[in-house]
Amino acid sequence: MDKIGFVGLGLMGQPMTRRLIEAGFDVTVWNRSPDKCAELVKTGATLAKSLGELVERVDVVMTCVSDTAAVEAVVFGENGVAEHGAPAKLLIDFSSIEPSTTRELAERLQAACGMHWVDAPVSGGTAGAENGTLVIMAGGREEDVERLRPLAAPLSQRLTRMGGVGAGQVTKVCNQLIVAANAMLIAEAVTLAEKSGVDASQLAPALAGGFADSKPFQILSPRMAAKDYEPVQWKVATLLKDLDNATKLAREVGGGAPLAGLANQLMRVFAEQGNSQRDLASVIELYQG
Ligand code: NA7
Repeated sequence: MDKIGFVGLGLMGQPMTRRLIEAGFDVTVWNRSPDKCAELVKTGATLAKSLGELVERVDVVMTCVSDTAAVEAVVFGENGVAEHGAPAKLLIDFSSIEPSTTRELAERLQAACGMHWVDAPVSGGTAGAENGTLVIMAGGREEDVERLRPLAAPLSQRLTRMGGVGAGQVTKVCNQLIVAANAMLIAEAVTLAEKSGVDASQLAPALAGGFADSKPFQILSPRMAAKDYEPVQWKVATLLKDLDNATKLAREVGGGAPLAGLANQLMRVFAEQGNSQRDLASVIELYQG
């Protein structure tokens, strides 16, 4: 059984790692801020003193960090994955980052130490991570994705190989474009209901099962109606990064993505008003002036 190293114990990484430990895997953890390792060590994870030590100790390195720059820092930074990697080891990146940079980083990693890369971004949020019902969209060689499959079983309801390296990230960009633009639209709809004198807290139960229904709608519209943004489930900064990736990808492939562009501008305005670490539901404040 592959030994797992998990890097990035944020909102998503913590519950994912917990599920791997509960499923009986040998899991070593490392996080830039070490305090986030404490709970997992209590439940059976091994603490690596450094990222390099983690890479040396395991067969499969899993990363779930903020953005493209964070993945690059973990893989190519001092004492990072590339420095300690080996051809028999595999990198699984659960983060959501730029597809084109993913391909570049994967080539550099292969050249540096012979290690292969699978991009395996996830959808389903913190609830999906806690319940093991994430949806995983993967890019990489078939044999590498098959190697991931048993490790991903405790985390997910589905793992789909979408193509070679980067194809998982392209798929995740599509997913996030739908989620983020939808969040803006939900905020507009909730505001419209409120300003029209309709109880917006009734939108979710009333529209459940209809054509406008969706998981984001069921999660976000009650929180927006109640102005209840705690605990943080989806950070504004995370969705802004995803919209940046969507507009960048649209530019690269020469396709138009006007709604991605508009949602991106609105999300940036909101984030720059000091809201980047708040929950996505708080974006309704943009409309409540
Ligand atoms: P969080 O809760 O913001 O967690 C981000 C994690 O990434 C956290 O462990 C950070 O460490 C880590 N991080 C960020 N920058 C770096 C650098 N430069 N080096 C090492 N580690 C870093 O995000 P989520 O868990 O919600 O999401 C993670 C990914 O999954 C993201 O791509 C989403 O879009 C999907 P810290 O604790 O701050 O030291």
